[in-house]
Amino acid sequence: MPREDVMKWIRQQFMPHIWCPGCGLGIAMHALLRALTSLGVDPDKTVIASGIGCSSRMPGYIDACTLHTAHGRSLAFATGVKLVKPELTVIDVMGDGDCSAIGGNHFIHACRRNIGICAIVLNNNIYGMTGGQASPTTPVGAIATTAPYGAVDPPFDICRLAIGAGATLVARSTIAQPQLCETLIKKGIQHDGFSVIEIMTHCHTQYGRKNKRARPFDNFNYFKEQSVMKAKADGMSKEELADKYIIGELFCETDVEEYTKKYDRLIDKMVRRSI
Ligand SMILES: Cc1ncc(C[n+]2csc(CCOP(=O)(O)OP(=O)(O)O)c2C)c(N)n1
Ligand code: SF4
Repeated sequence: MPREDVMKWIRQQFMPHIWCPGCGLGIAMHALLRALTSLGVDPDKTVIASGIGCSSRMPGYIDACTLHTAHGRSLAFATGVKLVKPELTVIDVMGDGDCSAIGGNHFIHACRRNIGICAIVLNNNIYGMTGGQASPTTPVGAIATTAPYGAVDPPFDICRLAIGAGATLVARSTIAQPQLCETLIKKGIQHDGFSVIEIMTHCHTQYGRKNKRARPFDNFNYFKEQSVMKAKADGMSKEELADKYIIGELFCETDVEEYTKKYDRLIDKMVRRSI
């Protein structure tokens, strides 16, 4: 893919970005830009919403129709946009805190509605932007500023949460598999329903340095070693899969009607009834 085609999506006027050197968010953003480029979507018909956080700065750097909303509320904005203009491509970028803590309720309800939005969850296991507080995905025993002796609460598995709540395409990758990130984001954008693409990334600044992964590369190697493709994982025991990230497409259902289509049918019916 020609570099210039990908670069066209970047708002150069907002460079340099705010991310720490080596942050995994750059790899995730590049995968998103390659996905948009290869799908050939029109930037004027592509809406990318986000909440607040390091990960949520991403849409601001992308030259599409972007919405930087309130912490945890981006899915509410994205839902409004999709309902009013179902023909638009709507993507929502969230951090793990954004998605599963303050925005947890929006997330489960967007899943159950099966609205045509591609939710990209950038999971770095921590609140990066605000100084490394524990999030609902911080692993048990990991050190955070609000868990100096190690986190106690069992973490959410974002993908299992999404499947349980009704999302119809759920997939995971890590920043150590950038090509897979791109493939899954493309699938998510093309899916006619609510898709959740979780990308495991790192915050070496706030999480890594307290948890023996201080250098960006330590995190890249960690994700590479800990990732197992779904097909291989299916033949492994629970013990073998402990602490592993199952990656690839985890769940897909295509026979559930997308939310705005259901709404359109209802509107047609009510209009016919009133004539
Ligand atoms: C209503 C509200 N509560 C709290 C905050 C402070 N805040 C900003 S970003 C953030 C956490 C971000 O963590 P996450 O969503 O995981 O994204 P990351 O920075 O790790 O990418 C918090 C608590 C806020 N901006 N608004
Ligand atoms: S604080 Fe963490 S998540 Fe935020 S830019 Fe730095 S490394 Fe990335």
